[in-house]
Amino acid sequence: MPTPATSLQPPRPSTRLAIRPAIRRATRLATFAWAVALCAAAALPLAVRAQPAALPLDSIKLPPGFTIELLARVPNARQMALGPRAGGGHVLYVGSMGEGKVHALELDAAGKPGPLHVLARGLNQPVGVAFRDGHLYVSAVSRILRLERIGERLAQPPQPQVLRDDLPTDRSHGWKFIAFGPDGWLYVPVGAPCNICEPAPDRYAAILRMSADGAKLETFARGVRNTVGFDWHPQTHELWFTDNGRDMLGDDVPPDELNHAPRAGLHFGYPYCHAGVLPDPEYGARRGTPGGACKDFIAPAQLLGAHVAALGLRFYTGSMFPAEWRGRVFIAEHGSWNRSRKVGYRITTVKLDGAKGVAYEPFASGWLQGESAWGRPADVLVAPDGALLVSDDAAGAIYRISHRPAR
Ligand SMILES: [Ca+2]
Repeated sequence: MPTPATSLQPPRPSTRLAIRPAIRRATRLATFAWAVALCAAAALPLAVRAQPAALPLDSIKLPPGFTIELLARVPNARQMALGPRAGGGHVLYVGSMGEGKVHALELDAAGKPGPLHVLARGLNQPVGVAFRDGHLYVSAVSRILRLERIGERLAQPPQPQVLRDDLPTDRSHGWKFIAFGPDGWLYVPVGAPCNICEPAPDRYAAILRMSADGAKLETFARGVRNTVGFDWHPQTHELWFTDNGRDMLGDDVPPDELNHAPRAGLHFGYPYCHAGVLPDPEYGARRGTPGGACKDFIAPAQLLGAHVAALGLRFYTGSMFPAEWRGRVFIAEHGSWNRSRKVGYRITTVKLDGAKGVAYEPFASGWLQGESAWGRPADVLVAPDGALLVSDDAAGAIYRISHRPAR
């Protein structure tokens, strides 16, 4: 059963507020506007929007040698995961957030799409899917579910088993990207239940990890406002994750973040410090070294654009793309919802040098035309043949970006 939505909790005015009254009033108004807009957005699932019959894929700009094609229409597609298919090929699992469904797309050994199955319906924002040892794990806000031996039962899927049902029920930043780490634990983020507030540190604004049977749950990282994408470096096996910056500080601050968590127990700043350098106007004075709220927290490895809404993130581990793209972080930027001019709505890459980003560049763009977007990238995933799969929850599509060397 869907869990009930709880109301958003605007931050209480601080008695130690150091900002001017006008800014304080503006912040209150902005917080209210944020809550109203978010409720409105939550009440209108993207899937109900008209989906164009033909998608204008020729408007997508890619580096030379790359092409994009439509792999399948999947309503409201968010996170993707791959598993083996009985008889050869693969199954692409897709969480469909506003639809409340989990989809499975059969792919044959050549990667060609086959039947699309609905594995579960009526779930509460089932964004996250992760495949491990024959089972599909699904996030549904407060619950983590498991569809057992799913690859053999696509046409007659089993009832989901409930592994946990004790995560927060808040719908604000409550939807979850999930993934198994190299340690065999399922990483489960819990976002802040607000735009900016100081919630219980091991309950919210954290990345948790759960044993695969659901029995154990522990905190891995704190101070994370809302990560909706993460992956582990293919060589170091360390966690990298996006974090979406707070709203209502302006069009250009704070940046979204790409963070690096080489070990458990680190704090990434929220709500006290944004982007490693910007103390929060309200919460910055509450914690951290006096006069320098940012010193005690882990700074991002790479700053991303403000309001781009960095979602799915994966390292490119294939060999189809030319050498300069291998090992890069690919990020699906879902796009801004309240910036005065829209940004994001594209795929970007970050090139790393050790634990630092050294280049942040667009890879695929064109879903945004002027101030109108016909699609919104939500996740990226490397296909078995090295192509890059992209989910789009607004257009209801899975794309395949491939590279063909010049002759
Ligand atoms: Ca941070």
